[in-house]
Amino acid sequence: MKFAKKRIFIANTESEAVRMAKESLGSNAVIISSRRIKKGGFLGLFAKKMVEVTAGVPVEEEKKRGIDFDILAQLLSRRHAEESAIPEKNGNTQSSDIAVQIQEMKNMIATFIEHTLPSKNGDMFFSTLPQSLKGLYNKMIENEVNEGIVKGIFSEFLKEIPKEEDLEGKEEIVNKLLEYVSRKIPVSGPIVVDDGKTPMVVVMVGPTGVGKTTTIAKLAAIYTLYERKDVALITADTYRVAAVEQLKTYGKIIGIPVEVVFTPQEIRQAVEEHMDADLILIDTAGRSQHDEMKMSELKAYIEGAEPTETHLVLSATTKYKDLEDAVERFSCVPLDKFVFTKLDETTTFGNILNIVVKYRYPLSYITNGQNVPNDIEVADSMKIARGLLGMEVFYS
Ligand SMILES: Nc1nc2c(ncn2[C@@H]2O[C@H](COP(=O)(O)OP(=O)(O)OP(=O)(O)O)[C@@H](O)[C@H]2O)c(=O)[nH]1
Ligand SMILES: [Mg+2]
Repeated sequence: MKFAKKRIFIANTESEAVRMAKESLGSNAVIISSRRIKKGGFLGLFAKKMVEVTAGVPVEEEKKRGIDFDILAQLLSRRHAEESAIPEKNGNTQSSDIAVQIQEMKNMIATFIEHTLPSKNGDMFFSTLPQSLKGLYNKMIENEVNEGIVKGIFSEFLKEIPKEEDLEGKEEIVNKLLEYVSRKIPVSGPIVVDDGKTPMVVVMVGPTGVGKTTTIAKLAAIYTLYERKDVALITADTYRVAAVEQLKTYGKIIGIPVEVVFTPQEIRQAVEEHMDADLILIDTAGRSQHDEMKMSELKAYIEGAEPTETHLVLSATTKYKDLEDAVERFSCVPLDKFVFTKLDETTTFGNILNIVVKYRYPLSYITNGQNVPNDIEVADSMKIARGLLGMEVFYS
């Protein structure tokens, strides 16, 4: 949908922001998106919660050029009627000619379809979908889910459904599809910290700048402040002084120890020193997956740490090919789970599905902002499915 005026309204509550939007843009205004934001605070802590609503006035979409089958059928039958009224010299009607013409017309339409539609298979498949699913199919394509995956999901889903006509316009089909898509998204639930004798050791690895350190800070704060667990932080990211300082600052604010390690041996010692903790979170240096030397160094660190779990952190803003490349390269260490960050910075979430369908590691967390500790959620397959089908935004 196109919008003539598009504006952002910020207020304490959503209804207040919507009221401002209607007042400013008129009653035709529609809400394009709504998200919770935070203003002020320090390092994301103690910020004030506000709601940001984007609204606009829709402009009627240009009518799309299409094939009018009704008009074609009318023209065809009129022509047949005229022609069948003319007797042939030998007295027979021209029925065989008509059959040929019908066939020609059919061929014309088929050729027309073939040359007009951008993706023959895609659109032919699309045209066979029940009306109630077409919008949802488009939403997944808009979300940049790979076309093959979308088609696979819809065709498998339709096989599970008894009769097409039973489904038209029913909310039930939408819920069933939602459920079906959610089953394609494996999730692990949160990090489980039991009060056993050995700590849970979790390492975050991933490409540069995806949000590993921030995610660790969020988890450290949540497990310390909300779950009341003993958390220790270890950082093996000693390439940049700022990286160590970043984690130390978070550790200081939360009130937990931060160990800095320079070798794989030191990481082992640091883990052993904190055997009385409930949870040890280990930050690693963001490294280019193209740097073989650093990748083998990472491997040595992970072997030293002997983690309970290793989470590969990926950004939802990264393009699919680069995500694929990152998973392949980081697979040199044993991976257990995916974390997807920066969902607040993109409007398309298809890559999450594309990646989990291909690599099958479950999702542990998604993050949706820079604020520590609140901008993180335990990955919820139903919520992600709702996002993929255009029913939900991921901001919190
Ligand atoms: N919008 C948004 N920004 C985020 C999110 N998570 C992290 N960031 C920001 O991304 C930038 C990089 O975050 P870091 O946590 O330093 O990333 P990193 O993976 O540790 O980076 P390196 O250690 O350099 O590899 C910072 O500005 C963070 O505030 C998120 O969910 N949404
Ligand atoms: Mg970092």
